[in-house]
Amino acid sequence: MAKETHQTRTAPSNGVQSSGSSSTSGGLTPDLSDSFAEAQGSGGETHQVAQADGAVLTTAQGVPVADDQNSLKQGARGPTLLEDFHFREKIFHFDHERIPERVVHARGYGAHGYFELTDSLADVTRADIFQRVGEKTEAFVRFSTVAGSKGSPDLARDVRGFAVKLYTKEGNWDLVGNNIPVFFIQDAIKFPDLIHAAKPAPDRAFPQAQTAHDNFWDFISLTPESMHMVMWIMSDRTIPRSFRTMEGFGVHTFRLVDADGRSSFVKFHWKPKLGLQSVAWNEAVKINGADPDFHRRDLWTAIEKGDFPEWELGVQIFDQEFADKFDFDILDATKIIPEELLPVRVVGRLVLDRVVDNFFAETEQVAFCTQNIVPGIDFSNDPLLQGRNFSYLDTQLKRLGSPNFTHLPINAPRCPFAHFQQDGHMAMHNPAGRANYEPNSWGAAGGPREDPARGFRSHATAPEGDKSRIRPESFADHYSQARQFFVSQTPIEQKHIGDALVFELSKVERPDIRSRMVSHLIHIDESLATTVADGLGLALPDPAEAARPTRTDLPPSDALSIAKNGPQSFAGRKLGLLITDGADADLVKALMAALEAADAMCEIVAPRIGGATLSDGTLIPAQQKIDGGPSVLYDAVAIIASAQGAAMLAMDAPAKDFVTDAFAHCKFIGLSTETEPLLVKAGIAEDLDDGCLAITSKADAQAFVEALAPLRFWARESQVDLDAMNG
Ligand code: HDE
Repeated sequence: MAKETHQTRTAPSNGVQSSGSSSTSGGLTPDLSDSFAEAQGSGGETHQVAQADGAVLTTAQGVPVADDQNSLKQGARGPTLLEDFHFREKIFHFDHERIPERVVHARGYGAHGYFELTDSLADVTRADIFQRVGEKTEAFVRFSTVAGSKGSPDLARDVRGFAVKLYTKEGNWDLVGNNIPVFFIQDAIKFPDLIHAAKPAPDRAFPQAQTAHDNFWDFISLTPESMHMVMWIMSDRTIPRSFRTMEGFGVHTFRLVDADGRSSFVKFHWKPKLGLQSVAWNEAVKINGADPDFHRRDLWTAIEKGDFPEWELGVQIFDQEFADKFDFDILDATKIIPEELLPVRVVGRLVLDRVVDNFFAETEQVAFCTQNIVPGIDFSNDPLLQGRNFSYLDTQLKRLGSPNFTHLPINAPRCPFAHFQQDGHMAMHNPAGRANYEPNSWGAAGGPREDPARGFRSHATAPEGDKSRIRPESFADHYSQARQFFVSQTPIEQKHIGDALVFELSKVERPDIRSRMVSHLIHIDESLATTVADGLGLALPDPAEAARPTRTDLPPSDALSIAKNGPQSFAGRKLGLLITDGADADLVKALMAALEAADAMCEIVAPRIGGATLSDGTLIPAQQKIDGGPSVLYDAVAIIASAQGAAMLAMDAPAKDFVTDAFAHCKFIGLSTETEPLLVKAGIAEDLDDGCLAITSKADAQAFVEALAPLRFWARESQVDLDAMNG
């Protein structure tokens, strides 16, 4: 029997954190072998599915298999026999491979990494993870979209989940956040309605992964508290370029509690090292066709090539007195505290440095729960958070099928744990010994005991008022921060919000729903309401009834704009380089070298996947044939072609799309002189602007890469978009 006691069952660790575990290897394999060894009472020997070269194929029972090509039949032509246990076991297991997808956030992608503390918070919290500067804590992060099914495309216009599991020395802390700091609703009781309205309509089962439909906007336009969130979801925040370029937010106000039980409030922020980056809407639509896995491929590729995604963890810490200064409630998840009023203090960094070994075992089975907090952190009374604390535990039981989901390696704490929970489906850590209850009088053999000093204690808060179903008055202002968000955007970002509203509401069939939505926009910004009404061909309706008038004195906040917090260079981004046979070898090589020096990626696109032979005879293999590598897959593009090559490209529709799309999406474009015929055929030769740069020398190649620092050449948008011209 495995040597296990109640006292300390040390879970596997990947060695990042010295939690007392003896295991130093990473990943799933050692964890599983550990669990299997115990479950089978093997005394530590490994009995897991062997993957090594030369391993013999066995059944799940370990019986060697002689023939995995043919089922057992009576005679060569059957019938198949029921006694074929290998066949039956194989099919039986296959039939049960699926578990329920998450009811929201079904589409997601995860990676391992660590959190490193850079500034101690010991003065305000006893949370172990925030004590020692330089200490690393193992982490697993899952990014997701909300509305789509597991197989839906990555570039749906949607909120992104940003869920972080931190395996601290005092238990797992899950910070289950989003890439937007506010939410649609104020009370968890409305969550099923919100999600029903956003998901495909129950009768027709479409549209998939979209909010551009009647049910969503019907619900939203009847729910004024969602208006601040509407501004965020109609902004480019919901079409991020990459998971690596999104912010993350804890959304709710939480509490920090120090060793003496003193508490302060806190809001959590994740800030991406690469700056904020998004794509254009027309581009998103096309990415979904060209590469529905755009975001997961991006994360996988970045980590595999050692370009580890990184975020800073920031906190806004405040007390009750500070909270009381606002006329909104800090328990209302539809509100932010502007960074200008309370700066974000950076206390650590999150680095993702390891892809999963197995998607199902890790990303699919990871179970985030908002109620997973640790000593030193506590909940606030935010009614959304309080409701979530029920939902997540419940949903894990449904999805993973057993209260023992914490036994799965991805969910197990990395620190010692000991309790009297036992049995249930798939129990792998049942305690040894006689006592499975507490109190008991078995002395040291009697199992774990409480620890009043180290143990988790809820912050003592006094109850307020009578038991009632009521929405407090302090939650009544629905428009002021929506306006503040809108006026904090640059003109191009404001235009995108207007465009998005017009797009979404144009997909709404009922004119009264469109009109009702515009009636709210009047309270946010009249020019926005007018633009949207015009875009819909609608007369401006009367303003919606408002519980509170909009405060127009809230100042713009630069922190709310993507454009003002964009990338500083082309590092971590990708250029699509379209080349043909005979292209100038010096230019191609100079450009590739400049990109490498800038820590950027370069993907070669060519008429044939075998590549192109440059002017000096070098064969450069392509990563994409032109049809499979449209420009929407790249942050910027360059075309270096021979005269003959350019003439051929000019006859090729995908090559023309490559240029026209890059131009329409306001991308920087690098061009060798020979590309003229392609530009003429693509209809942009006359329109070239400062975002289109000639590459005629090595120095040009260098200058081009430097020019790529901004997200896009937005000045072009007014030339290429009918809405902009009208506006
Ligand atoms: Fe969630 N949410 N949520 N949510 N949520 C789930 O739990 C729920 C909310 C968020 O990558 C579910 O494991 C309720 C806000 C993320 O596995 C479920 C309410 C925020 C993820 C659930 C909310 C989130 C989920 C479905 C209203 C941002 C994906 C599967 C009170 C702060 C985690 C699951 C992952 C997942 C319930 C609102 C973020 C059903 C009832 C606000 C990132 O439990």
